[in-house]
Amino acid sequence: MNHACMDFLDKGKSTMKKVSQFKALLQSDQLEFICEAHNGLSAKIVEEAGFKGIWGSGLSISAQFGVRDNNEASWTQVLDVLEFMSDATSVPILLDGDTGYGNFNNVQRLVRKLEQRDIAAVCLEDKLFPKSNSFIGGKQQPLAPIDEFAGKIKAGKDAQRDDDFCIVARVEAFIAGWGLAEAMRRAEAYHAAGADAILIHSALAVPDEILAFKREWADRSPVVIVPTKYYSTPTDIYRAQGISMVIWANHVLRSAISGMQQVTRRIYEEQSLIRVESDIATVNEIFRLQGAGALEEAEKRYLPSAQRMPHAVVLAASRGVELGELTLDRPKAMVQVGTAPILGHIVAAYNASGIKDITVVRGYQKAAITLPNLAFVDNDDYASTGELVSLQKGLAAAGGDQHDVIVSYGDVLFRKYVPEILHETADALVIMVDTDWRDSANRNRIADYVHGSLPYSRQFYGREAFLERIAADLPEGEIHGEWMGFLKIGAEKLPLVRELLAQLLAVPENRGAKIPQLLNLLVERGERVRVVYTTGHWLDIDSLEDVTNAGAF
Ligand code: SPV
Ligand code: MG
Repeated sequence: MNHACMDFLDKGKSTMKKVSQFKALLQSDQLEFICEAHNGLSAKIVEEAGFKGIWGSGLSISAQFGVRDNNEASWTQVLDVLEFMSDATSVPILLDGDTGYGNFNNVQRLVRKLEQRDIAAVCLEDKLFPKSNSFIGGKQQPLAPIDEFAGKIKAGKDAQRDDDFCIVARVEAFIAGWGLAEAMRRAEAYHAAGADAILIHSALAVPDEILAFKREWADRSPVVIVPTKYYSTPTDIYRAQGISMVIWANHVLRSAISGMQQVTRRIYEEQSLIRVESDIATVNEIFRLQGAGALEEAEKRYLPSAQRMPHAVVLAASRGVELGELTLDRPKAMVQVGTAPILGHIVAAYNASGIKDITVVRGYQKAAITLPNLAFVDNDDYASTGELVSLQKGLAAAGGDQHDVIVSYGDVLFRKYVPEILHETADALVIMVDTDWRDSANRNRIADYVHGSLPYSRQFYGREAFLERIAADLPEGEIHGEWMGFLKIGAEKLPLVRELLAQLLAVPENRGAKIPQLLNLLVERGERVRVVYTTGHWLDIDSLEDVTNAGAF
């Protein structure tokens, strides 16, 4: 991976190595807190909440697999989960490494694998493999021989490659029903073996055992606690007693369990989603947590824009009074032509060219636009505004600046090759122009005529033409063709077009303006608007006669 790419992926994250971050937390003179996570998503949630470290809880990781906290999940399965957790976050992870999954030799291999996955530290407990959770029959749990466990700690410390990797030795003497003296003996031995901290665990509802230990232990090394059972103890007590780190060990998993149980029960009972929707995270929140935004950014950088299909914006807000009774209860775009409404044909042509993201700007009789798989945005001022207002709304709704946008009208029929040509033409601003313009001029219809830098001619084959002027009243001698109503705006030009639209529409007289005004403004600003000449293969519906003829189109 090159550095530019690394920088991009790690943007905004701490530059301090995770091992060093954790060591600093452990040795800080403040009381520090880390919180449990059990997969990539929960790890991210813990980091976003503000925690400077994560507890890779054995209980939670086994539970999310649906198995017991008895080493039923293999250590490599745990490692795979940790890798997702580590990749998803920038704060250090302290793995609950149970007993080390074997003897000193397994601990050494574990430490190396953890370092390879950027896990900052491991906590090893002095029970026997396969262990069971400290809160299940704790008193019956056999402890490891002191010297054997001290050997594991030493082996782990000898195996680590980075000096800052930490090993926390967890003393289970209180859990197993032994007293303070045994706890102290063990802590001493593990400390002597090189442990970076002691985790002193207790299953009592009061903090008496851990406080007694802390008093006796004093400041020989940092002390870590897990107040799951003595949860009602005020946190200031730990602070006052000089505890180094508190682990909130299972609360993310437990909140997830409650949430999942409540919601699934309700959905089952109510056979409906209506009442739960507002109580649960949105789908967009899932995308955000997954980092979908960063992928979109990366696509902009790395994916050739030609591989991203354009989005289409169809302007269909106007009534089309010229069609008389046909548009009494529906906009022109919904007038039936042959087997489908005009908009249905438009959607089919876009779909045939591979374009599926289509935003329709509605206005007049908007409820009548009922076709599926479309996004809608409304220009409710359609009666007093023009195309540019609709375009502005359409571009805002088409979202993002990652895709080119093809703008067309809700009353223009076309074949799929029109969007195909627009997509394949590399220029960032492109219009389609019909060289067979005399035909429509003869029909006495209003058309937008185009004067290009070159007319269409075989003699200019291979040379590109650019827009110089577009107007309905262009002198006949200057006309090179008729604009077909298609405009491609490349992704890189969308911000400019949005800005120009905002400027234009800030002037009240422009509220009724049409797209040609925008095109001329672009040309005036020195933008190159590519003209692609073609002949026929489109039809705009301007009269009842067009509706009839269009059936054969
Ligand atoms: C864990 O979170 O897996 C722990 C802490 O080891 S406890 O469940 O309290 O033993
Ligand atoms: Mg555990």
